[in-house]
Amino acid sequence: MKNTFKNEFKIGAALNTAQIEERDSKMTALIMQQFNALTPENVMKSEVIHPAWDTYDFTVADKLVAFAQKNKMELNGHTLIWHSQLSPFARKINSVDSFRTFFTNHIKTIASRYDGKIFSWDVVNEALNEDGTMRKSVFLEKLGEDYVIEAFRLAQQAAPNTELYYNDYNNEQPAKRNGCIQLIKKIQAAGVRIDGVGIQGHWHVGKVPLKEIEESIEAYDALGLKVMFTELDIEVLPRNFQGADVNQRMATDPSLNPYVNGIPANVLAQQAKDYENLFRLFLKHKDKVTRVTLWGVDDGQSWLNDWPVRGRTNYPLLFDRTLTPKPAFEAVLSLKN
Ligand code: 9MR
Repeated sequence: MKNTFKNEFKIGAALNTAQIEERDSKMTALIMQQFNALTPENVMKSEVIHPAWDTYDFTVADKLVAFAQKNKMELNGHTLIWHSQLSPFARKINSVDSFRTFFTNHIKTIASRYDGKIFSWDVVNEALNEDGTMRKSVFLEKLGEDYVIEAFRLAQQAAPNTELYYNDYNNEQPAKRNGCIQLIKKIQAAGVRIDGVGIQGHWHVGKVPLKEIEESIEAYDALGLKVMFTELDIEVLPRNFQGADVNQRMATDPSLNPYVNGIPANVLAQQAKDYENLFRLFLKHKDKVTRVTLWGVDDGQSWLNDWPVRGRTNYPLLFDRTLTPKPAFEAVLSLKN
């Protein structure tokens, strides 16, 4: 993948702790062969990296930074400010002043540690509702709407040599996209640097919104920003809503888990078509799209095996559970052959 698209955009994967620690040599070899960009799936999130007021745990994050540097891969830090997977202590801070101190220290400490060592940060993740208004997160409640501008301002000071991005899901959908555009314009109007916008790209087989995605690439580019697809996967199992709000869940039911013993060829073929159409669009806009990151390496690793229903067998990525390339992988590569 990385060689095939080397003149167009970086190809990334999200890595979990086992992958960062190189516990499986076959997995490590596949990561090195296919990808030139990495994102930590969890280890730079607040609850892991900042477990208590003055305690930081950089153990696994530092290993990832070293792994990326050694292999000359572009590392995207994920993520400085997100309402989910926030350290429990931070939720319990009552006073606005103390919360602001937490917010400032968190960004300064982490962003400055990795300045110049990582390529980019998802400075703020998922600050918007589906209708484009601001999500009522603890950050909004305590700090008011300008917390997003403040987060970028602090990141800019602490990490002058790192690109700064806003990241969200469904921000290709018109209402949320408009909210995203307004948010970006506010950051720019405040004279604060923002370099790019991440469209996560958690989509469903047969329903990839190509038209909205293309309109969004063009709209974000018109603001002078780089566009990246940051958490791409195309799931195949039934569910009754769109997006990736981790608070939304569905009850367990065998009818919702139809492919435990294998997935029909026609579903894999549809998924291959979807990935192919998406990458064709990315290639058309290669002057605007700088990175495409898959949210994991193989189907066995995917968060979609446990969300929105626990314990399912999902097939959203380009490699299967034995690390064998799927039809979708071949379809994507065939675009350049
Ligand atoms: O893949 C991540 C999974 O391991 C975690 O349990 C989950 C918890 O919130 O977060 C997943 O990653 C999310 C990402 O950080 C932000 N966008 C949505 C992703 C899928 O939930």
